[in-house]
Amino acid sequence: MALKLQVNTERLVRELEHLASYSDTPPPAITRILFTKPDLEARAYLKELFQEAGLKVREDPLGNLFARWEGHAPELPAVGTGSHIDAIPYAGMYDGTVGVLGGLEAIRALQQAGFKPHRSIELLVFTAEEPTRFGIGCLGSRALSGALSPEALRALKDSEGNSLEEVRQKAGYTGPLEEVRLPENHYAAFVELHIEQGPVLEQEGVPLGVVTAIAAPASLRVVLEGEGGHAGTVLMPDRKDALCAAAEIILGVEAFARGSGSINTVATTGFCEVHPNAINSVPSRVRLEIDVRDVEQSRRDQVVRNILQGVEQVCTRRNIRYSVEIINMDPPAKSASEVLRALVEACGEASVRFKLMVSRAYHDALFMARIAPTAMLFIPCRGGISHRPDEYASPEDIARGVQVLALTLAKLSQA
Ligand code: HGY
Ligand code: MN
Ligand code: MN
Ligand code: MN
Repeated sequence: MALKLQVNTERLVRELEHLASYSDTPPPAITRILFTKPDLEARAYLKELFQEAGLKVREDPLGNLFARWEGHAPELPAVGTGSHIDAIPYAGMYDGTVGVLGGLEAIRALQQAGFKPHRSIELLVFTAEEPTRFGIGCLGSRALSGALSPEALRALKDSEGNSLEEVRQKAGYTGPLEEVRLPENHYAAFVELHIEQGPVLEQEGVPLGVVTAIAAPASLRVVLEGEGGHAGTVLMPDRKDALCAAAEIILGVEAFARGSGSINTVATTGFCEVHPNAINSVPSRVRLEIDVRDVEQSRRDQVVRNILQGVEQVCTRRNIRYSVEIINMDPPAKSASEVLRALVEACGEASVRFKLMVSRAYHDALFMARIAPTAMLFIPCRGGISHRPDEYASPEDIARGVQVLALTLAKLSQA
């Protein structure tokens, strides 16, 4: 199938830039948190674009958005593609959005080329891939794949105490959460286009990455309770300083990851909330959120065990009360050979060099892999920078990713 595809790069870049204007922080920083005004406005904008492209749009009770291009055989499991549009505070404009608007452009390029899908092709916009608001990443794809039950969803509260239930209903998503989960064979295949969020493709001068596995993420919440008190009058031997205990734990997190024996182990204490957070008051309570990942699940689990032991040792020695909550400890995902094959063939047809590689970031594809044969396609991002306002992907790299995605979707929809 020698499809002559014309990617409308100019329009795509314009759409990415317009989408970036929906943000709670001024450009170039993007902040678009689940069900906030910018998120809802961005969703409305996308629905318009999807309808203009003649796609059938629906949303589920959690706000996952589906835009379907009906094929000859609508009764067959469709081919899915897509990503997310939410953005952590002070992020960039390409993380997730390239997979959503790039997926739309891939469909439009196929329509333009006169291609008719056999299996329907469905573009997904997943709710809350980022953990920012409710503390757990991939909320929408976890729920779709059954990795997060309706009961667990109903138990979620944000840092201001708003429940997911209240927040989603206020946003207009009122259906029963039991309707979100998709059956195993709902999709024949799923492909996610995403920026690499790392430096490898750029460093090696390779234009595309075909992702063979997605690293296994885990996240923990640690609450430390000391005594607090006046910074001038509580003598050092009498102190139970929660922040000093946290400092030892944070350095332990770093040391356990560095000492795991593999460069593939990473661990970060990205969230640290101090109470009362005043210069002349001994910290009485600290909340830490810790992110641990590795392509090898057993090595990741060993680091988590080391961290838990470390918390216990530090708090016993310092007489600090503590609680630890494991938010998630997910297995890695292996890409499906039939989807990898379609991606590799598409790279060949487009005469684009590619590299087989692992994704160290997690993505919605990590959970879609539980219900459908799944793989990912990476494009380079400048300096490997992501989750920062200076995140950047060039129009050429985006267009190349869209072209190969379109060819891959065409192959999979004919399979
Ligand atoms: O953290 C991640 O890996 C993803 O970008 N949310
Ligand atoms: Mn991200
Ligand atoms: Mn992402
Ligand atoms: Mn047909």
